Amino acid sequence: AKDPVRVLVTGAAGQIGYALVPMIARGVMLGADQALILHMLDIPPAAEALNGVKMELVDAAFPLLKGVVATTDVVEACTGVNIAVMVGGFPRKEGMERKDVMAKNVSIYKAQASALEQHAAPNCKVLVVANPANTNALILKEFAPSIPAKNITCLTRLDHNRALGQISERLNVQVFDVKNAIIWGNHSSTQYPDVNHATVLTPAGEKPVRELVTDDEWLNGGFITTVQQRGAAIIKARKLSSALSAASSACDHIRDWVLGTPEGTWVSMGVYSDGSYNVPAGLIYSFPVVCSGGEWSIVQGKAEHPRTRF
Ligand code: NAX
Repeated sequence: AKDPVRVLVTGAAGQIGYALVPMIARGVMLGADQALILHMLDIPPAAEALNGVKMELVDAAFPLLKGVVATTDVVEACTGVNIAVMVGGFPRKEGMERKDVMAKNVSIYKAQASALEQHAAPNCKVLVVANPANTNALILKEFAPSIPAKNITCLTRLDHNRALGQISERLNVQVFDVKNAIIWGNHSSTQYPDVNHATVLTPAGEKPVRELVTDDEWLNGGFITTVQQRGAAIIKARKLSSALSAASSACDHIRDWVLGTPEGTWVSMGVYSDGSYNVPAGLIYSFPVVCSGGEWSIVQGKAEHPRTRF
């Protein structure tokens, strides 16, 4: 049997945390043969709720779950972790300026970056989910200079999956048969969801989405705004922001990063730019990536398409 992997979830008493920790404990993130120890961090006002989540994890008797650390101490939370999923953060409240939220998150991510740098396992992989995800990941990277930049990523897989979902609904095909969307940029409404190189597996083989969806107006317009504004649509419907889909996408992100992407398939990840596609080097930006041997690499040459506004 493999040694247990230590997985940290920050903000674990929150909505996404509540959806995410059982998925991880079931093996959705790291595979059905990977034992794990869950580390859960939250802040003191949420300590009691966090302990409730721990009680439920015990009650669920997950066979893969070898231990649970539930704490409000950032050092204890980060010690020895192999994977860190950063979901906790300060939400923007009514009347708050963007710069106020930013200042709060800088101090949170600074402290968590140092704790990870000093106490996490070597080669710890970090996924930032908390918004603004790209910026928080960049702050974490700046304040943890000894963690390799390639180990710090942010979540745009939810947007990627939303794009696949929209194509599957439109064409009435299984989402599993749709692949190779690209989310460019930030996890925010300025992102560019791109299906210009995406394909659908049909009985006649793999076909470009651009061939199957002939309505360019939708592909260049409605499709893009639907994906960009999906988060707001969920909030309107649920009176709460996306949680189960965010949790599921976070599992997809880590699983593909650790275990590899299937041959011929790429996914979207927010990663540090090496200058590819003329994105300034050092920014955390969402690109198409393939993963193998626990490392991602940016897929090149996917910007051009005759029927886009690129
Ligand atoms: P919740 O408010 O339900 O949960 C956040 C949790 O973080 C709370 O339990 C809170 O006590 C905790 N927390 C706050 N400060 C902390 C700190 N310094 N250390 C540890 N924990 C801390 O929010 P939830 O709906 O779970 O969303 C979490 C974050 O994900 C938000 O920032 C949200 O904007 C972001 N999202 C990102 C998405 C993405 O695709 N990148 C999509 C979903 C989601 O909107």
